[in-house]
Amino acid sequence: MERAEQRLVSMCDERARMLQEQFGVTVNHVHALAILISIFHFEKNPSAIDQDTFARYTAMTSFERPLLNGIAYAQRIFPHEKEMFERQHGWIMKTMNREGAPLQDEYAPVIFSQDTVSYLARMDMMSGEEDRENILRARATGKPVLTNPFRLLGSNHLGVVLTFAVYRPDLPADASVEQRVEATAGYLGGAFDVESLVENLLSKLAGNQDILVNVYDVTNASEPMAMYGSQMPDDKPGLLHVSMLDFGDPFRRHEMRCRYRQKP
Ligand code: WA2
Repeated sequence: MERAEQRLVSMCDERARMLQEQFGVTVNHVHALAILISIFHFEKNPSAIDQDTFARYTAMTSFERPLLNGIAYAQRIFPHEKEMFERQHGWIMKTMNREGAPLQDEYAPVIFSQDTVSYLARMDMMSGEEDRENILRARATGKPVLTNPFRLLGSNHLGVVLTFAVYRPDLPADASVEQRVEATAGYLGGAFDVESLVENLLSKLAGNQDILVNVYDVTNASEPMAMYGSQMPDDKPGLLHVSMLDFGDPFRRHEMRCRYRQKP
């Protein structure tokens, strides 16, 4: 029994470490890209980035973001700018749900997108509940933020969206929340396709057939939200090990729960 328990602990900790590591490198690379946009899109006039350069750069660096299914940049637009923006771009922004979105105080249409998520192009990311919450929290904190687990556009896979705010280059280093919101120019982010990319990551590890892995968002400890893994009653008897996860969003808590498929 002792041995079985030790094996479960080490397999679970190994998987949690790997997943956290891959989340971390992905988040760091998106952070660097947010700074690149701030400088090459806003400090340069005219901008040195357009859809074509963004698509090429993000395609050639996708190996740096192994758990994201793609990345996109949405520009912050106020209602009084909407008409002009749409005329200049030659297209009308679309909403995420088919019914027209209610009147909004702000918009965030995607102007640059990696080809793998081309369905996000022209989409107002503030018209989706999870994306909107992420945008508001990202720009107020200046930190990477994650959504609740939900079904992603395109694949309908379970995943979470990562958002970074992109600020105009004049943002002071010690900015207040108000200054951050004021200096926000847009939002860079993408979706962690947890359902397929985490599956792919774990399937490569030895002993994978022996254990069941679940990942939960446990920000609200009394209501864990399933983020990855087969639905299994948690009160099933047998060994269970819980490994902590840190995905870089200080407002969220995640954990990995591992158990044997069969009694060892
Ligand atoms: N990206 C990919 N799939 C999604 C999604 C998303 N959001 N929302 C729902 N399914 C452009 O926060 C800015 C990406 C949102 C960034």
